[in-house]
Amino acid sequence: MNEREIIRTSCPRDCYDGCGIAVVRRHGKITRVLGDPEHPVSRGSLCGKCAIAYNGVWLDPESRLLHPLRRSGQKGSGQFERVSWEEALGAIATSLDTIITENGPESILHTHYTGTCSALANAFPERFFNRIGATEAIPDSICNNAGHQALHYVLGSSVNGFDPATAKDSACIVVWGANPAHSAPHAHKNWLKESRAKVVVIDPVRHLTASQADIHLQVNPGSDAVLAFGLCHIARRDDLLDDAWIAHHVEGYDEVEEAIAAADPESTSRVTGVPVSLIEETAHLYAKGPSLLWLGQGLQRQFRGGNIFRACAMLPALTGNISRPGTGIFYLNSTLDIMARQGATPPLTEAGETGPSISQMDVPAALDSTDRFRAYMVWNCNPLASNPAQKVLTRALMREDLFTVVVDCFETDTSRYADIVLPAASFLEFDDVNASYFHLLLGAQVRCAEPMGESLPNQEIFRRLARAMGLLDDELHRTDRELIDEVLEGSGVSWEELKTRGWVAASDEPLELWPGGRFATPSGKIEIASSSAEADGHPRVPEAVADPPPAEGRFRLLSPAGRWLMNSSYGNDPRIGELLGSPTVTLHPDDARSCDVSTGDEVSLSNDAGSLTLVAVVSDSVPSGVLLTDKSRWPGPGGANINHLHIPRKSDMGESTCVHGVEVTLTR
Ligand SMILES: Nc1nc2c(c(=O)[nH]1)N[C@H]1C(S)=C(S)[C@@H](COP(=O)(O)OP(=O)(O)OC[C@H]3O[C@@H](n4cnc5c(=O)[nH]c(N)nc54)[C@H](O)[C@@H]3O)O[C@H]1N2
Ligand SMILES: Nc1nc2c(c(=O)[nH]1)N[C@H]1C(S)=C(S)[C@@H](COP(=O)(O)OP(=O)(O)OC[C@H]3O[C@@H](n4cnc5c(=O)[nH]c(N)nc54)[C@H](O)[C@@H]3O)O[C@H]1N2
Ligand code: SF4
Ligand SMILES: [Mo]
Repeated sequence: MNEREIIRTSCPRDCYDGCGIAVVRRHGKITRVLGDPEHPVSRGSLCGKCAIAYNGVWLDPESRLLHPLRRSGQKGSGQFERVSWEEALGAIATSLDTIITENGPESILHTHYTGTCSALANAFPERFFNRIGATEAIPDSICNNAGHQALHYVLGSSVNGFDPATAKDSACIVVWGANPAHSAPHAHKNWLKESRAKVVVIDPVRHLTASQADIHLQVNPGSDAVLAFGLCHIARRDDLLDDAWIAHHVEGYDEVEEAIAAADPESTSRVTGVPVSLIEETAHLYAKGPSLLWLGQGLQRQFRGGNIFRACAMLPALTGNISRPGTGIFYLNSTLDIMARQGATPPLTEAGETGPSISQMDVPAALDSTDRFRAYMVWNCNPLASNPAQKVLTRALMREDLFTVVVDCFETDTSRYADIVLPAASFLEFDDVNASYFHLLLGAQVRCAEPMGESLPNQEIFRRLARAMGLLDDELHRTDRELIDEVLEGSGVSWEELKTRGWVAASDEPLELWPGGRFATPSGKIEIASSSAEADGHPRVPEAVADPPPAEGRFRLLSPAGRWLMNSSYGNDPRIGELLGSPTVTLHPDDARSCDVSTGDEVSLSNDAGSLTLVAVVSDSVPSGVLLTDKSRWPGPGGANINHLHIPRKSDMGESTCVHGVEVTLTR
């Protein structure tokens, strides 16, 4: 065995970057996990949180779940006894079989998200749940479904954005409602900073991305649709619309023209809080182009997030900033789809029909009643930390008659309430395929070590569970290698090639993702006016509307991605814990004065869902009326985090979260 060797693999986290990783092994044991120096994104460095956690809790057998566990104490007590895989899977099979016979498979709720995004571990277990006909908590409804649905109406696809490599031809990049300094650290550090384009950031918060931009529009939360109409107004007024493009490639400009004409700079400024001069400057810069538009996931987590996205998408449509070098509109990219050029979902998810579904916003209340669900199967997520209505969900998970199974690499807030806990192998312990959802890159995920303890990859866990339930269908028992070949089918890359090279790019030259100006909508044009949207009960066209400001004494609470956690993940790493410190809430100096609060004071945030104590930070990085904290977990009294205050309302599209619309009061 080589004394020291380097294995190239890739990062499967829910992150725009999709870094390449170099794993150092000595005598067959992992000693260091580093950024791959040859990878175009990571360029030798991981982000801060992964540099710590991948060399911390992920390698630490004391932190990982090593064996299947069965509850031995009260629900929520966190008391478990070790059992064998056979016992654990036998117990799950017996319970699920009984529930299916007595109440039907739809009374089994499974919930999952992007704990790992690697293709097999992320998608294969769905085959099992589709096969038995379980209810699925709509995965994207916890994150980005409003934006997906909106762009589907406008462009016919929400996962065919722009190729970031085209930025070399851009004069302007607008980052709207995303904070790559936290959520895409390498895209921020390298891609954005190295571009010669002027950078405009549109965000209520003056975070690092905003403070380093050329222009920051500090917009009021939930008022972005009005801003989009206002920007279009100036482009129209100053003759910067692309009439020829509109005539051939856009449906429905005539139906919004009047509203655009009415969106004068003064009223736009009044509603959005953005000075007229900055609206004018941005409109000119963007319309002249070539311009890129990045719509963040944070942007659509608002009550009318779908409408906001449709309004923002008018900008490229009317100024022709799409379908040519240096232009485009990006939300998320499906690199595999783009490589396969199919415009369809990756092959793995196609196996079997999805059962009934429920929005993640409805899950806590549905579980809290005994009417609908008898089993809760949790994999690839930690709903007790990340989902809304924490108090209701906690109560629901105490139900003695709710059979709960959690599959995770670590003990989590949710696993403490499980009847059975199953240990998942980490991304360092099995082969898989990763795709960045920003850069058009695929990465090999390469097994660098044996699975720790008795842990197994998700796909093997669900193959074994299927067998324990007597389900022998071929697609439930494909080997990892067969599944990897299925995933790569159409991409033009073999597993051997991917593994040898570590990563492959979709193309050597920037790819034009909407060639010839043909879109995937029914008309083949960009549909500002959408009959499909209308048929689904939405307005035919986007509307210039904003959320009303919070009532007197109330604040809008934003809780976007923080720097040191990945959703709730890494919250169990002691070094990350030190860096996080106490959970804080940032408020504007005017609001601090009227609430008699100074930096360092303990403040209580309250609403109908409950209250939570945080440490105040006074700063004009947020506008008056807005509070800022991080999402995710921290150890607090009762284990509560900000989702304790998250009242689950649904956005206008996709039954999706509008967590950045939460309102609270603040007292010292
Ligand atoms: N207040 C507030 N709440 C939010 C948000 C917000 O902006 N504000 N954002 C929302 C968003 S965008 C999202 S995406 C959700 C995310 O919410 P979740 O999907 O719950 O994300 P995590 O909390 O990171 O939980 C992922 C879990 O998967 C586990 N895991 C990692 N790898 C594997 C594996 O290979 N197998 C298995 N079985 N498990 C694995 C990790 O250990 C971790 O416990 O949170 C949402 N919650
Ligand atoms: N470090 C780290 N990286 C992550 C994650 C993490 O938890 N930590 N989570 C990952 C996941 S699951 C996701 S979905 C992405 C999310 O990453 P992003 O797409 O960057 O989205 P968010 O972090 O939710 O929010 C981004 C910005 O939206 C702003 N925002 C909120 N409301 C409004 C509004 O009404 N208008 C405008 N213009 N802006 C608004 C917030 O102030 C925030 O600065 O990040 C991923 N990357
Ligand atoms: S920046 Fe993103 S992709 Fe890169 S190591 Fe960190 S989490 Fe993984
Ligand atoms: Mo997300």
